[in-house]
Amino acid sequence: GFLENVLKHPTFYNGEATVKFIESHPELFEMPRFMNRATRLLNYLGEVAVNGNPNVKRIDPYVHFREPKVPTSDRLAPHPRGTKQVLTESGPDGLAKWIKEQKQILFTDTTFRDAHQSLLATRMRTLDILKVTDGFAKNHPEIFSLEMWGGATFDVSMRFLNENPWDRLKLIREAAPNILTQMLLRGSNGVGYAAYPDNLIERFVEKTAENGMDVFRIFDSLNWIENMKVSIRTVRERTNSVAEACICYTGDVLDPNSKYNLQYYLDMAKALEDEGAHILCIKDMAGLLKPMAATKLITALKESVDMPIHLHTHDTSSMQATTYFQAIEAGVDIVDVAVASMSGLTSQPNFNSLVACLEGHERDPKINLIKLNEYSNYWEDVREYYYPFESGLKAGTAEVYDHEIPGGQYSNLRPQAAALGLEHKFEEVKKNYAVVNELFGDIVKVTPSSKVVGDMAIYMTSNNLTVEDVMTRGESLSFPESVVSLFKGDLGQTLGGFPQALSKIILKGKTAYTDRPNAHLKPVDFEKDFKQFQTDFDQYCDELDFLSYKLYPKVFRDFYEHWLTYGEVRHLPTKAFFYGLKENEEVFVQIGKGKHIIVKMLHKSEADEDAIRKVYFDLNGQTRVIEVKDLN
Ligand code: 3PY
Ligand code: ZN
Repeated sequence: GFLENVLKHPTFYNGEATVKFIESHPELFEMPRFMNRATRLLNYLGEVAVNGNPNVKRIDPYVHFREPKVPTSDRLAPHPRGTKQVLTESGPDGLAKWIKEQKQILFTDTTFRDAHQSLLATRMRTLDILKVTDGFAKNHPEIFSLEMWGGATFDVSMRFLNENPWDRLKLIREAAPNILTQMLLRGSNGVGYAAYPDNLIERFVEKTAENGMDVFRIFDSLNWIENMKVSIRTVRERTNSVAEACICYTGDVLDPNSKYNLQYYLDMAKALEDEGAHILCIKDMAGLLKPMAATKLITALKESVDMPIHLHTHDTSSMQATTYFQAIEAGVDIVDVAVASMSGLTSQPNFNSLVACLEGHERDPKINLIKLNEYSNYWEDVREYYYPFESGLKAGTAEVYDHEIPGGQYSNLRPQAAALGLEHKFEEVKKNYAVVNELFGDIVKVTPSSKVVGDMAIYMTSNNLTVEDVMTRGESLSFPESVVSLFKGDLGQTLGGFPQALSKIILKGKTAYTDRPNAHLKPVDFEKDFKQFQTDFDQYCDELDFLSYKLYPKVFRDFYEHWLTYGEVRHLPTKAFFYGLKENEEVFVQIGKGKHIIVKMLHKSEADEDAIRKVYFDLNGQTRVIEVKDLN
């Protein structure tokens, strides 16, 4: 109510309120921003009790959840020294030198980002991550970095989890002050699906670093370095963080006919080094790097560049541990892995098993496997809460070498096809994915270029089109918007350019451009736009909210409105968040530091003539009633 509004008002809270405070702040009487925190969570639980969580499309009434067990750690002990301290003391160039001096293999753990992006459609909630972050950082201080942000997590966090992505960054940073944090940045596309103005990318990088990001893994979806320069330079010149630049691995370096041959990769690596990258990443987003190809590529890269080499892959084929073994023998510095129960298939190779298999190797990482296995057990139980988002892929597949679908896209493509009634034609969608790649001139496929290839494959499948149809009847076809945009130059340039004949058909007279997409975008006027933003939303929205809004205007607006009505839903336990409470079920909700509520759902009434149902709760011993419109 009103009193709580006053108490929580920033001016009052900061001790700056004067006698005129209430008079001059009429918003205290009305602004939903100041609505009681607990009331808003009851609104949410009431809504889910009646209408369900709109993003949970499939409920299994027989599913049985186990209580995830958090591995023990000394809560009060300080965090042991780790890579974060190396960065703080020696700077990014010093860190790069330190990496090369380590004999043992180093690991990036992707459990907090790519693993769940690739297995569970990016749905992992901050609460489940934070329960183990502090302990994980204490039990495993020898981990090189925690990949925990960027990629699809930024928009999914607002869109489907109703969480502020910046909170996740700050909270994980705080809980793991000894290990490097790491994110995935799509170069000039930021954490989005299209180019943004340069000065927006610069500000985003600066603010991200300021709020706790240590390693920026930067790539371009067409391997076009022009699209990576602004991000690399901003990290290098305006932050103390690490610029890790990627080569996206495509095709097969062992195939003498592929245009993505060894020289291509070596040239790209050199160019990235010249741009100022501190670390080189081989980003094998589809898991195509075969064991012998790894030997060839890593050995040659080690000879031609000074930067440490970081290898990223997806285990879609189920063979990528072998690739890691060869890469480790060839001198790769860091590899990406996920905790066992969150590994494999379209995710990263299995951290735990790799550690076990390296026992006795001269590059043995000597990681406490007993503890690491406890974390796997934790994630196995947590993963159960997310069953509606599982991809259904049951085993590794050699088809990946033909279709080259990235791990992060694979689990999304099937639902995307199913939504268009094409589930029974998924085989054909996969085949067409390869066909489209050839048609487009064999391009690099990773977000967002992979999305365009996927859109075209689905388009051809649903319209029963062949390549010949496209080439002969193309003038009369209306291609997906993303395809037209790609050919116009909106994602940048491909190696060797787009096939001319096809380009003409797709663009239908429009002209393509070949300079940077960002050069066509108006810079953001930060001062003016921020003022307008605060007017449109409210004065307590800060610069980070503003960046979220600039990157995703519609998604941010929906997220903000959800927050006004339902509050900080990230505090709710995951089971309650996705499935609501059963009658007489009680939850403990930590709503702030040292502040909690205990909520029990008592009863739901039948709908009245206006379809309104009353949901009765017990909140800290008092009965509360929430009215919800039944949408069913
Ligand atoms: C992303 O861009 O989100 C990816 O994970 C690409 O591999
Ligand atoms: Zn990946």
